[in-house]
Amino acid sequence: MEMIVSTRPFDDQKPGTSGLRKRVPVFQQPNYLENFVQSIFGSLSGYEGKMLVVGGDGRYHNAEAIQTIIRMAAANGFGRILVGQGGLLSTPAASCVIRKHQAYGGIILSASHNPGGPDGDFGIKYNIGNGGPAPEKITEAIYAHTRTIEQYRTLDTPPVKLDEVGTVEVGGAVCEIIDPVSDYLELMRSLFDFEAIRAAIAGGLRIRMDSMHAVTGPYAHKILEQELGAPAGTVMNGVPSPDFGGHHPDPNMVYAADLFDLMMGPDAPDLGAASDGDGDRNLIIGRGIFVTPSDSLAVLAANAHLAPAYKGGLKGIARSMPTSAAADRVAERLGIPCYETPTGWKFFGNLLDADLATICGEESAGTGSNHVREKDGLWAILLWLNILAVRKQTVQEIVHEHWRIHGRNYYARHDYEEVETKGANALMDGLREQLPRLAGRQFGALTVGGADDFSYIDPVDGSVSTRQGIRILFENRSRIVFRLSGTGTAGATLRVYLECFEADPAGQDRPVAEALAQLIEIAEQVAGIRANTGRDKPTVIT
Ligand code: G16
Repeated sequence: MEMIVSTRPFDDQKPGTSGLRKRVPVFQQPNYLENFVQSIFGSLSGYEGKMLVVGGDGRYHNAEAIQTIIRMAAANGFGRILVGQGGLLSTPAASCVIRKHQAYGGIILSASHNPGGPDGDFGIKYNIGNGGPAPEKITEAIYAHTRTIEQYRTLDTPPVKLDEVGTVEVGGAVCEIIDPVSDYLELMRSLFDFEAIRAAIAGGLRIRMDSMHAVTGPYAHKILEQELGAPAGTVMNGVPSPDFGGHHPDPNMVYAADLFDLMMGPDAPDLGAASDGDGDRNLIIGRGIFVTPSDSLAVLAANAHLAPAYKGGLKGIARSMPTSAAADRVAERLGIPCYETPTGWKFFGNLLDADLATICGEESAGTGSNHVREKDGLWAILLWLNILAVRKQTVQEIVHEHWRIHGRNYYARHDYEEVETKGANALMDGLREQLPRLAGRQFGALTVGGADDFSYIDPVDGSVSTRQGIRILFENRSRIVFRLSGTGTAGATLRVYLECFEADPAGQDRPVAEALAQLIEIAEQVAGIRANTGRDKPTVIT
């Protein structure tokens, strides 16, 4: 039976960099999720009778939330609801399913790399019909709706059993439970040379994939072990769990430390890889070498033509502003444009739809292409495997050669997590206030060439996004960027991105911290990080 339930607005439902992310108990408040879901539907039109895709990364509260969304989607008039079996769909697989089945849109439940469990994080975001995250125009409309909502529509029906593939009726809608892996696997087969990868693995190429107890477990088992013939045990932590085994499913050197140690040790396989909670991020480590996400983007772009899907070349590359300029060097050499967008995968959607860019990437461990409209962890790992299979060199050889040709962008990101919002805002305000005086200022041997608060005009629809991060650009191509994260759920997280460029191969083998030492000092000097955050060192360096 259909029900209209009265409700009152919550004042904290503004979507961040990627949807609404909060602690689980916040989402467990009566009507909290319902308000947001109704606000999504309320800011859309013309979906009656159409298809909605729903899935999540399996984290705590996923199962309950999916039932709520199925009932509300049916009550609001969707005709068909596609749900991943067990409520699971990795974020890139959800994007793939939306596109393949020409759905009206989709709802993805994930807080990405944030920890899960009863006191962990939960999240929800809406993706549009191109399979990508809703652009700001829609997220702003959703937020406006949450401020005035008075009622939502739902059904009084029992939960749908999600553990078996099949079809059930829910109110006037059909709910179809689909295998979460098969559409995605088919897409991957069409992009990469699976035969070449299979042959390389049979010939001794060794991989280790850490799924971090998160959603890519079933995908990685199926693709790497069953399809490509990697031995059982290749995928570690491959069973998704609601609290990610008590770990932080963030694929970086800190949280994937076991993998990192293995890759630096005597028995390292050829490629070490990891992905995050919802499978859109990736970590790439070669034997004895960590590949920064910015370098990985550049190497993938430079070698993409070795995979069947990209053999005709790339139309363009896009990177988020804080991502290093390594990809720019590749674009320059290939004679194609490189777009610089604000942080947030949603900004790549228009460039991909308009065929201006083919490959996109971010310093936050995201890489992807025009095959879907989300970043895609396993895609990046498969492209690396395809390249290794064709080039028959080690990761280290490939990266070092890349630096020799393009120069090396030394890069690090310093995160100050969960600092007080007041101090973080004061730091950013202080920087903004200094902006007009920074150009021309001298710091030791370094001269500031320019400084700004990054803003972006979308080349496709002309929409403008302002206040996207403070950039201090030095004349020698060094750069410091300051921004506040838009994905945290407690306090504020300050991110300081540091980068310098080394063209001379003789100078490309220094420890990163040493190469960036002067910039780290300048960052402190300009921003007063210690005074504003009360911290004398970052929480995480990636
Ligand atoms: C999301 C966005 C990414 C962004 C990242 C970090 O990724 O989709 O575009 O780079 O957050 O954002 P912030 O620096 O604001 O925390 P994910 O993997 O968390 O969905």
